[in-house]
Amino acid sequence: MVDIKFKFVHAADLHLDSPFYGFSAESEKIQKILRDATFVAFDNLINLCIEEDVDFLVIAGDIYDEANNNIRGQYKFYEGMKRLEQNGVKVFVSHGNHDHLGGYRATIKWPENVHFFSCEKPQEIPFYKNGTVVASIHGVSYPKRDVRENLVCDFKVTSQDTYNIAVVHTNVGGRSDYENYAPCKKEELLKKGFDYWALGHVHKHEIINPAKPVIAYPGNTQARNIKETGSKGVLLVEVEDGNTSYEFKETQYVTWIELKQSITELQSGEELIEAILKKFTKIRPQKGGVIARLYLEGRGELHYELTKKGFDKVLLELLREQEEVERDGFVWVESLILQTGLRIDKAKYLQEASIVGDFLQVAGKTLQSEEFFEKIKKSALQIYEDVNKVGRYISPPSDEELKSWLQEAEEVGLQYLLEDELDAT
Ligand SMILES: [Mn+2]
Repeated sequence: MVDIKFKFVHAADLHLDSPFYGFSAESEKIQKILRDATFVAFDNLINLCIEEDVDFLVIAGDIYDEANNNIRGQYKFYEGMKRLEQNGVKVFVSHGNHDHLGGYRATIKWPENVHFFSCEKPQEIPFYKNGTVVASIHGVSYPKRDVRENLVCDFKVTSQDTYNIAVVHTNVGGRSDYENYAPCKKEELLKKGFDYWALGHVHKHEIINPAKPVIAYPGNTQARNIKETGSKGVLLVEVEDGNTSYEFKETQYVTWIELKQSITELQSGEELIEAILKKFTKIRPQKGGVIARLYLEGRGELHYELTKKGFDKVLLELLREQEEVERDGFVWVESLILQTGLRIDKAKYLQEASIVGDFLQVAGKTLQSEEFFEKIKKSALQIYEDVNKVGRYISPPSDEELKSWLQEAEEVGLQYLLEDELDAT
């Protein structure tokens, strides 16, 4: 193996110009910020390559969010490639399902530092440093969106004297939460003789194998929804004497998180607001912003006010009003989810021979019945199948979500039954 040190960045799933569904009605400002977030993350990636003075960048697919409607994404990507060219950074791109080669391409004359892998079979491109080949980059692109065949079989190491990197968009191990495009198995990758498998497709960062070979998903550069919580970024990789070290580097502009606040100990609305703001202080980032899904939970005095008097809506407005989303360090509440309950002694009511007691007994039995749950699940999921296109914009509820709906139904029922009592107090 040639003894020259080099550095590269492994990125994937940039999804440039991703639209962030579901924000249209609330605020134009936040909508614009989210629309730009994938581009800010892209700039962060380009800046990282320049600041770290890397030799090259590999991208394992899904540069654009849409294969066709992506002209803004293509021009922004072009600008980034020009900046890398000016800084002597080469780029190797394998396209994936979102940016497959069958899609629209603007008439862009790409700078010479950028190589796009073709879709016929894996190509191998040598990378020279100081006149010597120090690495060989292999890659293949998707010719169309729906690639179901294994693309990894055709990857071959031709020389063990160089550091071999494979760049491919693939579902390793056929993960069910991702489309099963170009599936392959970890065991295959281990056996192929490569030094580094630069993968894309899975949006959650994961090191599948730590060394010899490194097999990694950097995850996407910017999260787009609540399913993609936490840090997002790329891998900065350094190779010396054939040994690989790597570090995860954040690129995201906006971070998605789930926040939980209990109402159990709280007596008033102000106390609740203060408790939430305290949490905001802890999560407020230096740069960019946080999009939070706020869960209110626990049994307490405030439940009635929140559900019956519309305090939940006011609370959401108050929390949003004071945030300047154009500035770094904003916290935007995406939605407020009530999982609170009445402050009642459920055990006491359960013992009672009253309508409330009967209701709680029936509800309790129903909630525990597997058969009932399967029935509810079947009819709920049917809606997502029946209504054309719904599945594209809203994902069907998970078992956990469905169960929380059923819990909520019990609370609503309870509230109706106890209404007069509560209104009297
Ligand atoms: Mn993707």
